Amino acid sequence: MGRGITLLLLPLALLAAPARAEGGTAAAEEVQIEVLHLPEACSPKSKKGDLLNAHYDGFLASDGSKFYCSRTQNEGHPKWFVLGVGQVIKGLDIAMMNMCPGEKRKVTIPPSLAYGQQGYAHVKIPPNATLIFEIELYAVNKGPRSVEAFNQIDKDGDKKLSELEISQYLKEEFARDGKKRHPSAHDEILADIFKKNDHDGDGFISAKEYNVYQHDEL
Ligand SMILES: [Ca+2]
Ligand SMILES: [Ca+2]
Repeated sequence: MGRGITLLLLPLALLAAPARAEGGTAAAEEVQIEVLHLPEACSPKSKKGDLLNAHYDGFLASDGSKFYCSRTQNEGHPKWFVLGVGQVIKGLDIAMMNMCPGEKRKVTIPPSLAYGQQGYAHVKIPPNATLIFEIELYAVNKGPRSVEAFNQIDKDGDKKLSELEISQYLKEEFARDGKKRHPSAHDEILADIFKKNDHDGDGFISAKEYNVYQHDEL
């Protein structure tokens, strides 16, 4: 981050401190979401950490003027970004949760969840501006998993995860969260992880295979 190339990739550090304490009703501090189009088969729904692909138009609520259009950038390709991790302004991270491919939304974002008291002069957003975005979502993919997490599990550093390494990792996770589990849970989850992720069946989970490795069941 910190490149500031596009509006949507602005680091959160540019945001002014939230203006919650300075008046305005609670409702005015929330993101308002209006669904303009909902596909019949609305799945998968976006969640934190997913990799989303979308187009946006941004308008100032005050006069309706358009300050941003993703279609005019990057040869008209939709934007890719990870949801819920601060790659976009906070209001958009909130506004795009639980949204499916093909869905269109019109969202209203209060200044405290956008550019705050500071505004953002580069694209002519004045201080304390409420923003409206029209969003069309194209894709919801599983987000990238961190290299750090992979390396942490890969104790022997051979760039693939063995059963022993995953087993060790599971035991550590179990110890950390302290939940009671049936004694067979460890073996079942281990088998399930390999069934879902060891795509070439070589008994190891490679970095590539790990990219789609989910452990929501833990
Ligand atoms: Ca290894
Ligand atoms: Ca493998």
